[in-house]
Parts: sequence; C-alpha cells; structure tokens
Amino acid sequence: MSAQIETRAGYLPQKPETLAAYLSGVERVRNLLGGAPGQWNIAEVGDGNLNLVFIVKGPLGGVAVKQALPYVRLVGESWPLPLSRAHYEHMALSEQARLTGGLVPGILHYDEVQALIVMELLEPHIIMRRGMIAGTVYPKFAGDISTFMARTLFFTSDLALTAEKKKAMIGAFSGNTALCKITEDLIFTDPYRVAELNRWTSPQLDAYAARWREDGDLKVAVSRLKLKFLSSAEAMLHGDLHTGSVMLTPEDTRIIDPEFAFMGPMGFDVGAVVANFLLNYFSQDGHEKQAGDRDAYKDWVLATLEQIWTSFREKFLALWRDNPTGDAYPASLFQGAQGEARLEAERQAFMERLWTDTVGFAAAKMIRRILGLAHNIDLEWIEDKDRRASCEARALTLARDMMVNTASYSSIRAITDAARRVREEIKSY
Ligand code: SR1
Ligand code: MG
Repeated sequence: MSAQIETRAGYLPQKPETLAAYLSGVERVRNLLGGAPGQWNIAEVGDGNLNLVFIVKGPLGGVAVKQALPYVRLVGESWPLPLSRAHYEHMALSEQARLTGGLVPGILHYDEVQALIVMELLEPHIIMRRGMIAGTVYPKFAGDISTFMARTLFFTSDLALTAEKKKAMIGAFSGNTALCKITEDLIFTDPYRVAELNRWTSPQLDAYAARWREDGDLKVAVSRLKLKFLSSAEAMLHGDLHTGSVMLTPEDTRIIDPEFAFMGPMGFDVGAVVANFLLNYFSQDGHEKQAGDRDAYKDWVLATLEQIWTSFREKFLALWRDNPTGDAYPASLFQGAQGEARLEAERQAFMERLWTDTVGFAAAKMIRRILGLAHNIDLEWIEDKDRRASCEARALTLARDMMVNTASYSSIRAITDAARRVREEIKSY
C-alpha cells in the first residue's frame, strides 16, 4: 500500500449535490441529458470496492459517471490508491472499444484531473453476477465474452503487433503498478499466509484456511502463477474480468471497469471468467428454495462455461490464421505447405499452454474470493453459514486440485466434470 492519500490540484470527489454543476459544463452531456441541471436526478450507486459511481437522468436521457477516489472505498482512507487508475481505465476502454465495438460502454467524456469518466447509461442492463444469482439465462454471453477476449488479447499481442507497437503498449500501461499490486497481494499471496485483511466463513472454514497456509505444494503453485503474472507481458488484459465487470441483458453484453488493465498473461483474463462461472455453479445449492430447483440453471452455467472456452479457442485461432501481422512467428520462416503445417501445430501448442495458464489462474481467483479480502456475493448472499461453507468447501477443493494438479485438467470438460463430481462427493464442509 502507498503511504499517503494522493492530492491533485483541482481534484474534487463528486457528490450528488455537486455533480449537476460539473456536468452542466460538459456540452455533450448537457445536451444528452436535456432540460436544466435542476431537473436532473442524480444518485450515487457504486457498490464496487474502489470508486464512486453515479447515475444521472435528465428529461432526454441518462449517463453513468465513474470517479476514482484516492483510496480503496471498501477499506477506507487507511488504504490510499492513486487516481491514475482512471487514466488506465480510459486508455483500456478506448482500446477495447476500437477492438470490440459495442461490447463496452460508449465513452462520452473523460476528465484526467477529476479522474472521472462519463459513459453511456446501460439500461435495462444489470450486473451479471446479480443476474446469475437470480438464475437468469444469458444466451448471448458465451459468444460475446469469447469475442471480447479473443479480439482484445489477440490484437494486443506479439502475434498481431509489431515489436515497436507492442513495446509502446507495455510502456503506456507500465505505471498501473498500484492496481497490479492489489492483485499480486490479494490473489497470489494473502490467502496463503496470515494477513490482516483475510476473512472467511468462520468458524466453519477455519480448518480450511489453516490448511491453505500450511500447504507447500499450493504455495509453490501459486507462486509460479504470481511469477507469470509479474513477468509475462503477453497482451493487454482487462485485469479484473469477473462477472461483476459485466453489465448485460439477455440480448446485449457490455464489459465494464478495466481499471486493472495492464500488459500481462492472457490466461489471467480467461481464468477470471472460468473462476467466476465455477464459483457461481458452486453457489447455486445455497440459493435453492427447494432441493433441485436450480438443477437446470447449474447445467446452463457449466454448459456455458464449456462454450466460452471452446468459442474463445476457435476465435483466437481464426484471428491468428487470418491476421499474421505480428513480429512473432515471421511468415518467412513458415513458407509452403510444410511450413503452414508446422505453424498450425504450433498454434495448437500455444492454445494448450494458454489453457494450462487459464486453469491455474482460475484456481487462484476462486481461492481468493473465499479466503481473501474481497468476496463474491454469489457466495456471500447465502445467509445460512453452514450452507455457504459447504458450497465454499467444494469450490476450494476443486480449486486446490486445479492449481496443484493442473496437468490432469487437459480440457474444459475435465473441469466441468470435476465440478459435478466434487459437488456430489463433498456433502458438507
Ligand atoms: C481492494 S480491491 C479488491 C478487489 O476488488 C476489485 O474488483 C478487484 O477484484 C480487487 O482484487
Ligand atoms: Mg471493478
């Protein structure tokens, strides 16, 4: 954690009372809202861990306003956090918009000094995590998230970019160190040691937490993943691609909140999606009103997870075949039918390595949401602590095995099968 709260000349954290005056000075937003500032309805609705989020509605339309605070909202001023994260979020959002078009919210205004972004209001979209807790089916999601990941990861990698452009991107994102440090500590380190901010369902999972802190195999495995996270600048990552970073309806998907963006290992983003689907799957037993009433939804969650990886893999490979524009794998080395066959075999091998990374990162992301600081409402909203702990114990058991015995999960099917098996086998924490 940095020592001091950042001060920036002119920066003012907004309140519903001050925001109308600010927005009335932004012509594009003023016109979009319509009417006079006094007619605008403004509410602060942020329920994330870090920022302020306002919904503003006028006679003609609405906008969403996101502003960084100079500290971690979840914890308070004792944990300072640089305002520059809005700069990285704006840069990543602009790049994602260029690469994926309508899969991110439109940017209407950006103010670097205020660390503030005004975006298109997504209505009637809701945060995906909430929809999945309610048991809502999203038929387009697998197609949309696989397109988002394939395009953002492929086109910002050495497979598509010249070395010069790739290095420029590494430079552009290299200052987002404080957000990376959150991940390095909260995901790859704290759940495996005594840390002040750790929490878990207690006393039910006390023995699990203790075992995790004593597990040498797990500590080696998570440290290998941390090294990869620290050192592998493969592509521009969203950096926090969980189901709380998705707003959607059954017809439309938008990926939001890329403030953790940096140039990192591709499997970290893909693993985040896998982890959050598995956590939701295991949470479903806790949301049943009658035994079995979530069975069909559980099947949808796992079937969608399978589709996400399968589609992502196909789309990424197709982009590579169609856009061999990067400095990696020079075309001059792979001429003729034999050369193309060698390159295709290497593409398949690349996807296998990416899958291995995905399994490991997914496991790390599951464990942190149960034994670390920031938890998922999928599990947190299960009020009965015994019931919640049983769901969490299943998730922890699968995650540990995925991290330590990664090689035995050679396909997405191996993971969904294991999830079903663990759910049957572990009756209680
Ligand atoms: C202190 S921030 C905790 C978590 O919230 C964000 O959504 C990220 O997942 C981060 O790790
Ligand atoms: Mg977020």
